[in-house]
Amino acid sequence: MDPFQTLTTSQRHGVIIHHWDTDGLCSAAVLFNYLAERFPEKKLTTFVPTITNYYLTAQQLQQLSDAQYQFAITCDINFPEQTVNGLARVWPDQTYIFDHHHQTPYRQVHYFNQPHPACASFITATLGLANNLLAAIAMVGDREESIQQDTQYYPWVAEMMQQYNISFAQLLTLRRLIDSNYMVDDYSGMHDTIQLLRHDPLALLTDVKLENNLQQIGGEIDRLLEQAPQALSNQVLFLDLHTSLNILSHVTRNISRQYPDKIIFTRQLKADQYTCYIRRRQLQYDMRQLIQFARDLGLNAGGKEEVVGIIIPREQLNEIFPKLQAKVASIQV
Ligand SMILES: [Mn+2]
Repeated sequence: MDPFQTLTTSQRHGVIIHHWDTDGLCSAAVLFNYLAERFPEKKLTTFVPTITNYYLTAQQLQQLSDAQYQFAITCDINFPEQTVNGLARVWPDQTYIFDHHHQTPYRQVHYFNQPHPACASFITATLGLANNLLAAIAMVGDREESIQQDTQYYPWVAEMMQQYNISFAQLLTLRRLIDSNYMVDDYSGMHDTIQLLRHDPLALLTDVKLENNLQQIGGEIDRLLEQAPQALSNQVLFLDLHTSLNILSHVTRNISRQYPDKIIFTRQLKADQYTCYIRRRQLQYDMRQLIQFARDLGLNAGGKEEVVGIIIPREQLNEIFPKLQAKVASIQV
């Protein structure tokens, strides 16, 4: 099956909307290279949603619509129905979605989604491409060390390590370097990294700018971890983080390691909205209950059993945050 059989020469300018992490950038680079070779006349632009938002705002949809792209491709983001409907309204026959997060299919768009270690490896398989370094970097990006236990797909990674003479540790380093763009909130850096991934991925290993990002991130995480969390109950610790970097999930994970028998609740003001993380390690509490609670309050929320992320628009903070805080503080395991 050819995912792009409905793409014609009259559709000259398209946008690739991608996740901000390593797999998202690698997925965009695989698609970019494929389309550039198959349709050399087409012009492609890349676009990232606001970092931490797994959806497009009404303004962003309008902005994309105003830019007069004739087709849109999304990769590695599990968009909610509202965003998918918005894309399908702007590009009724020319919205292509590639993802590897299991969910029920959307019928109003060209929809390609199957379980795979990474979206870039799924795209590689779906387009009938040969195994490639970008797929390997993306699989290490999403799965880290655990990909080594994957008997079906680790051979793909091992083959690339041999072909390019690189170690698994270097693949992990590439992941940290590529992810550093979103952590320092550098949108044009993500764009530049996609272009490097397309042409010379291993050049990223000696990229001075990305190395500087890692220094900056390390210093900021250390600074934030010096702050003592506040007890909301005997099981829940809260921390309000003041930083311009997108490192809330990493800091929350670090604090959770320090207090494995507590629920860690963190908050950060960023881009006119509050991001909240709630994470646990040893306590047996299914965090997905909080996703439903937040959605019932009208908030965007997502996550899994051990961690959830919730977005609160700034104007709703005074009304909504106390309700969320009371709910988390009341958790008894
Ligand atoms: Mn992914």
